[in-house]
Amino acid sequence: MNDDKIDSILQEKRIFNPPADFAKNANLNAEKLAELDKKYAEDPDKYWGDLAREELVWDKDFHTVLDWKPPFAKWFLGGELNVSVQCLDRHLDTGRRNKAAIIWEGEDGEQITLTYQQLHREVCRFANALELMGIKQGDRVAVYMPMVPEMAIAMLACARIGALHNVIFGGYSAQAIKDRVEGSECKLIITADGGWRRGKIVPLKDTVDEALANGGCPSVEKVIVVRRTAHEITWDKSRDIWWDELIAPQSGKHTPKSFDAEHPLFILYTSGTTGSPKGVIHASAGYALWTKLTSRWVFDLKEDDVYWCTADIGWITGHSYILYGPLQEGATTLMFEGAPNYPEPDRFWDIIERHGVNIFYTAPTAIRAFMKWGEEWPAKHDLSSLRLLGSVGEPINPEAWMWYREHIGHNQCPIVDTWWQTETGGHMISPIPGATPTVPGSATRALPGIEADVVDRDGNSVGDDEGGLLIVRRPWPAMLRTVYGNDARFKAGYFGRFGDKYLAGDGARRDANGNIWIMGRIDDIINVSGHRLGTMEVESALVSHPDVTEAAVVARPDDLKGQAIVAFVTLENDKPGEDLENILKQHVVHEIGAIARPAEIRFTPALPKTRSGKIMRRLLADIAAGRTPGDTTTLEDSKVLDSLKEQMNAKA
Ligand code: 6R9
Repeated sequence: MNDDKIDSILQEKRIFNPPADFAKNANLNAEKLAELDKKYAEDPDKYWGDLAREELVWDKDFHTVLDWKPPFAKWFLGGELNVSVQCLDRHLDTGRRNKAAIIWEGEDGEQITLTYQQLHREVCRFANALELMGIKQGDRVAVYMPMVPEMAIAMLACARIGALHNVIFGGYSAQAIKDRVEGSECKLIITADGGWRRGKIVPLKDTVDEALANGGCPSVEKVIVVRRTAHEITWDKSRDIWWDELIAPQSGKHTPKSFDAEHPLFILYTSGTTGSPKGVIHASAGYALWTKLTSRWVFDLKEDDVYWCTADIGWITGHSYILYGPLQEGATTLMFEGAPNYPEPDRFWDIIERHGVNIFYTAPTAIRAFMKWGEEWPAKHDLSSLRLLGSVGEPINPEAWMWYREHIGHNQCPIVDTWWQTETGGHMISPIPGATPTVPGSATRALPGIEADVVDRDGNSVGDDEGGLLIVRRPWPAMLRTVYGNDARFKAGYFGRFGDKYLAGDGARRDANGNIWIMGRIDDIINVSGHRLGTMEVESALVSHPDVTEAAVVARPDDLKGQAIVAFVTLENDKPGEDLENILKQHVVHEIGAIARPAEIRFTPALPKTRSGKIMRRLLADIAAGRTPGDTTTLEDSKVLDSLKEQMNAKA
């Protein structure tokens, strides 16, 4: 038996063509998409080189498109540019000077709009301040902030002076800050006194103090603090500086330097499923090019659109699709500080109505929460401004996809289910909304220029509907360049298995129509009597039952079958009805067959998730097997795990 094969059991027949008027006005229609694919197939280097010259403002042209010495790629060699110029300066004399670049809404309802001109000025002032403090090209700067405009300003100012920002999600602990700041030897931390989350203060500065206590983070010289919550904090005069005092005397003019195309733009730590977090490095030109193009192609961004990505900028989704992509396109990007259910579960729909949001990009974990809260919340609002919906972060269960389409998109908006990773920099597999027919649960096709494939253990493409490993055959401009300070880990993790081909770490299959289905992380694959099952399909079957909100499926060792399926399930109305366990097992058998029948179903009020909303199956597998759960540092809410453990002890 080929032990990399994954058996696919889910069948999905619904298909939705792009609405005719959407296709007519789309940035990319089927014809243009085919032209791009053709151009790439004829000559990849020319394809990328032409795009790079058309899209980016170069201070010095490049002489070579790609230098590929696997696993190390260099793109646009000899070229020089400044990424903050791509986001800001280039728009100032194109009629966008007074256009809203960022519309910001705080959790408390406060609103700030920054035009391109205003944002440019603030970035210049902060860039001047950083330079005055001695921050230079190549220095690392940690950003640990709430979702306030200063976060965007700080990142763009780093890019402007060639310092690498290292954003640490504002929900992380002091230990997580320490690991990331020490791991990349940051000279400076930019933070805020606090942030607002569901009406309470998140004490960011206190957490930074804790990370720096007792000689922690010795590379850090200064801490810049934005005033946000204005509560009392401790202050170290020799180290801490208020943001407002720092920028007060700074000029709004700053002459940007040019940097090499390959100059690292930022570090972003990603936990992955195993091991300590990796500091993914992205390079300037390639990352800028691809986030710009995908923003235009996948989100169909138009001059008048209000575009909203609900991610936190602390994740790659926020980096690429709140900041760098939309700003390079000269779009209006909305930034929201708070939670989706504060003060009420209709906060998002209220924002969409008030700001006239046209394009909305969120995560399956949020969509499943909206489903649970009930369709009456979006129904209260006029969502007719919406014309496109997006999803990212996890496989979206067909049931959630259909709910999203109906209750948010009112059956009018195409849905783009975008598969990509911190490491890929930008979208890789996604429908083009004006060109690609969509199927609930499938990310559909690789974007033009991306050679994604599904292969077996020997690297051969698998047949239709056979599951295998998702790879990318050729380098692309926005791919990670390495793992900070650890080329060996970069090589082993992504190129160790197939030499010059990128291993994504996800299982996938391609159906007879050429659509790609992501089946979950390879580490989560379950082997029942020799059948390798992806978690996604069994979970989607469970979620399609009306009583179920979310499901996470893991393996438990089984003497007879090798592994048995244990499903953790959250319910629509928290109390399991009589015999629901058997009803759900039968439901799975009915939906996909006896092979996928869960041996056990456990009802739980919540599933353990990472702070970016991904279900942590690894911890559930530990619980199901009676092991002590492993590394829990990326867990959003440790109480969830405690209650699961208690439940298990009670059962034992
Ligand atoms: C952008 C982002 C990457 C992992 C990836 C995969 C999962 C992301 C997905 C998806 C199915 C999608 N993932 N988007 N799975 N369909 N549309 O989330 O980056 O945090 O690095 O996570 O997320 O498993 O490998 P990152």
